[in-house]
Amino acid sequence: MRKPIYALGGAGLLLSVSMLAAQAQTVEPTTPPDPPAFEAQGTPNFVGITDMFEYKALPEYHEPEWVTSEYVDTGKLPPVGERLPKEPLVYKTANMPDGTGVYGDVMRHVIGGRPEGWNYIGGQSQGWGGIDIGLSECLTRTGPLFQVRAEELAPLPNLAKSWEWSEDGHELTMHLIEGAKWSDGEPFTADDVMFYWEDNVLDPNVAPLNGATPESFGPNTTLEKVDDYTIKWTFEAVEPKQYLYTMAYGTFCPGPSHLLKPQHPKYSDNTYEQYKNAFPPEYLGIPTMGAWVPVEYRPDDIVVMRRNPYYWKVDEAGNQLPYLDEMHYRLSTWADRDVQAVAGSGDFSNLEQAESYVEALRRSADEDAPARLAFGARTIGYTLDLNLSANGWGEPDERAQKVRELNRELDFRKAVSIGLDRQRLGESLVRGPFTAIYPGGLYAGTAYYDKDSTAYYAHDMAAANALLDGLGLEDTDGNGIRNFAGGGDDVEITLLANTDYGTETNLAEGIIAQMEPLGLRVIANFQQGTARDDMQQSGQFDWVMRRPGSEVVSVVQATETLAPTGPRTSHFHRAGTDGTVDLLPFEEELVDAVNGFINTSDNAERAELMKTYQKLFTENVYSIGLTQYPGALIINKRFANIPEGAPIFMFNWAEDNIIRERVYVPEDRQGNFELHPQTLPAEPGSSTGTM
Ligand code: BQZ
Repeated sequence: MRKPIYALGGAGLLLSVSMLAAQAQTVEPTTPPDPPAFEAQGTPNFVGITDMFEYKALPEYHEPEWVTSEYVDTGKLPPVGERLPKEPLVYKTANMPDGTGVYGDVMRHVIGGRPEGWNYIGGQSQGWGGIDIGLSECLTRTGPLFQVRAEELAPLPNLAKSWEWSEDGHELTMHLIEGAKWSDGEPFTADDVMFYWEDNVLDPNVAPLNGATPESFGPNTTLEKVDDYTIKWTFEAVEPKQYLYTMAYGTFCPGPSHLLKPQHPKYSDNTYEQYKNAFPPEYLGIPTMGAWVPVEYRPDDIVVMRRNPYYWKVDEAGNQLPYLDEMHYRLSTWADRDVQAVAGSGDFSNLEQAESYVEALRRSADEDAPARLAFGARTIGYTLDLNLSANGWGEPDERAQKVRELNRELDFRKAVSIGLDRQRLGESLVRGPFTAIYPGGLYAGTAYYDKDSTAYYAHDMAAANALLDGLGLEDTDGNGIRNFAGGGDDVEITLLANTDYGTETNLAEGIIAQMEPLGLRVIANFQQGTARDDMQQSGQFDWVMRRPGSEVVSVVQATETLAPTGPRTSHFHRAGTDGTVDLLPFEEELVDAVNGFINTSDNAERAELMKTYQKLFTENVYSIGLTQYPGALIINKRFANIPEGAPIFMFNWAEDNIIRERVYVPEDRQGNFELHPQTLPAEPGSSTGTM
């Protein structure tokens, strides 16, 4: 590293020439380079919401014959008509790519996560990969919206089947599906909704999985029970329709209060930790509103689920869904998920790790390959988040506090950004037209993205070094590592990353290597998935790798996480020990833009607000975008009713997007993969799992 030359200043301050040069160093942004052309394979058949389903009573209902003969006729189960709600959700045949299905078979998922337990609203992960999505039905639904016409775009009804706004627009009355039951036959009512809201979301000692907080639903928002099937929201804003998206997966999915409430510290002697862990993975038959119920769990091996006999959705012929009788979740790795899907020993994968693309493409190109693979748009990527809290979030030690203060310096974020060679980072994952340079903010190619509002600081090592010089980060002890200003310790920065994904650790290692020539020592803090998530959510990181969520793809989903609109909504800047978020000036403007977007439904105004957001975000290098690339959906060819053009990720993951409850396997293609054929889940907590 080049040694500075010193000159004397008026008050005896020592200023290095390079500092002077650096102060003069301005790094001008350009617009980002265009991504390499990459056509998504498969275009959705765009429809209106009412083309997909409706709620209505049908003249007759049906179920698998063995359910009738083994369970209803033997008195173990009431007839299907009594198990269904007054007006089930009825999927319309015209919207089903292959029409009315047949019962039977299993979808064999492979996942990289591990179930912590079944208390989703208490904050436990079920291992991801479609388990929690399948178990957690929510007030509204958004995954399938990828196929809805833009002009009709709005959250789909789900557990809330209809709603209306009050005259003044501050109250939203929602009507829940009436007469629906949990998988153990207990009624689903507004009490389940109120327990989730009052004793989980509003309880500061509980952090529901996927991060719902009171602020996620707007400042001072209230929710009350009107009657067993009616709830009423009250908002400060007028008709903030935006929050209907927040009432979908992952932030408003009520749990079975008849089982959870007795375990909650407010109603028992349990501690909050005991409440969170009250239903470990070994506990079988956890009640769900979802299509399948856990009946077997073998640690580090498999979770098996069987059809929910009380599932509240049917097809137009009155056949109770799901069509698939069983679900498997083999507990392995995310990379193995791709391998098994293209090999045909697994049935489903979100191909999202770029390193596996070439091999997956080669294997699935074969005429008789067991699975079909279809790439979607570039909705997967990575960003490098810098912890911007300088007021105690995550209880930083002295070194970490200094790093936080550096992170809050624009010149420091710029230096790190232009010190990175994004082209090389992308190519280190996979060659070809997949990866694109991602400056940060909204993803290119998405509805609200505007290229001219996107500032991109091109790779420039010299300018990066000059910026760091300008910040007084001199290598005062000559060991090649810059020191904190005023001759402090070496600048050492920890980088938190998730070891469940090779892509993530590969990119992190690339960053560590590319920061070295800048004299920044970045130290890997590689953690397994849930540990990484816990550390990120509690602020225990200097820098963290992150896969941006739906907020940068759809913008309308998880919008509140685009900026610190509340003390716990941002991914990398949350409230410190005094409960406040120490916002930087441009962050206040970001919060205003996001709140403006949430509180208006005027599309032109929304587009302008997102241009403002993107400009502020990228000019201030709010988070350091790295690379953006397409994912591919891999599904075994024996499955029918897979919607055309289903992306692996947009409003939600493909496990929601493809509407698994109406996926089926034609009789003549059904495999013999069921582990518990012709059985139903036993009562909650049973030792056998099936009855
Ligand atoms: C998809 C998804 C379904 C979570 C998870 C996992 C967690 C994060 C993220 C993805 C996995 C799969 O993603 O990678 O393809 O199946 O589960 O839920 O990364 O660690 O916390 O946000 O969705």
